Amino acid sequence: DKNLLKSKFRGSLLGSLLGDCLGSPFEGDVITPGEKLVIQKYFDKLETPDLKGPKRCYTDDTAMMKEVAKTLIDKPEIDYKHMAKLFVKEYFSEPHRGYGQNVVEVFNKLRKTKFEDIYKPAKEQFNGSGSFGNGGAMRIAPVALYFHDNYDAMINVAKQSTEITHTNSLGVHGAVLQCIAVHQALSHDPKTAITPKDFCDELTKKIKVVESENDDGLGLHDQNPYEDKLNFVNYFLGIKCHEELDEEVAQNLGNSIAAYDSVPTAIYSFMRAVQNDIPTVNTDNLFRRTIQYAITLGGDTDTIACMAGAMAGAYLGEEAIDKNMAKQCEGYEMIVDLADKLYAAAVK
Ligand code: R7I
Ligand code: MG
Ligand code: MG
Ligand code: MG
Repeated sequence: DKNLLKSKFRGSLLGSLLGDCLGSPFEGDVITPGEKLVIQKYFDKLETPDLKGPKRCYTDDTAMMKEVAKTLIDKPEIDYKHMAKLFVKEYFSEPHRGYGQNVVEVFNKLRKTKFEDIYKPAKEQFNGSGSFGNGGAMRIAPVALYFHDNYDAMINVAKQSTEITHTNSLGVHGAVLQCIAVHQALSHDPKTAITPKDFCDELTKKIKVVESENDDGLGLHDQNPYEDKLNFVNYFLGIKCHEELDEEVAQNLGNSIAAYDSVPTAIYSFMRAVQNDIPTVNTDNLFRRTIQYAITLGGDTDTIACMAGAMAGAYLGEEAIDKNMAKQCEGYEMIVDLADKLYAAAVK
């Protein structure tokens, strides 16, 4: 169904935008029970028609995500140098969007070296080990949408587009896992319920393949950190949701700017919202429940909500997202337009 797929493209990019815009005021916070109530009221208010006041601003998550989408729209053969140039141009035109502290070095070096080797600056980060931040994962949704019918190409493009800024395998595999999760949500019929355990088991199977490619054959580096984290996600989903559990989740799954401590948490947030047993989040709307719950876990709230929102939006489509809430977000029309162009480029 073409209309459904088009709606899912919009849903996923808007999901990413709303998670970013609505989550960013809480970035870095530890969320107390009292604050969960504040967040509930904040979301209730966002559903008010024609709400006045300034828009909720997007941050680096959306700023980079839109440039990934533009690259795919502009250059169907995937030109990574073009992508690197768009990242740098976007950064220098609006540098105060809350970028990660170290990625700025990559942008400076790319510009200074005139994009001679677009992968070199990222490789030099952190004394040569590369960044494991979630900056690759936060912007990856357009890749999952564009390659909706070509899984192998999707994995390859997810890796290469991430490596422009993040080369640590934790950063790369985190982005790949996020991409796979959006892709899987996209292919799921919104009229059919998702079974969290099945969804996680399928993700586990897929990320295992990706992680095994890093094995050295000697048993020295054959850990599968994301596979292990997904087992934790399943474990936590088996426990009834309660306040203290949220704290344990934040501690054990993580809520930091490291991909390893945020992508599995975004998956958990979406799955927990699907299970619909969250005492501190009161809404019938699965999309809202997903991003609101992600935010109540604290820490890197804009990015975890952005990633969870991209999954929920890809599953449900645009219709599931409250229009009043969406219109509160800076760039709403721009993202809808971008989603339509990405759709046109992806299905021709
Ligand atoms: O990953 P990145 O683009 O940051 C994205 C985050 C999101 O939460 C955005 O919303 C924004 O707030 O930032 O930027 P990087 O600078 O590559 O990584 C982010 C941070 O992760 C770094 O500044 C480090 O603090 C940490 N980090 C590391 N620390 C030690 N060793 C990333 N890689 C390493 C590492 O290898
Ligand atoms: Mg941000
Ligand atoms: Mg392995
Ligand atoms: Mg963030």
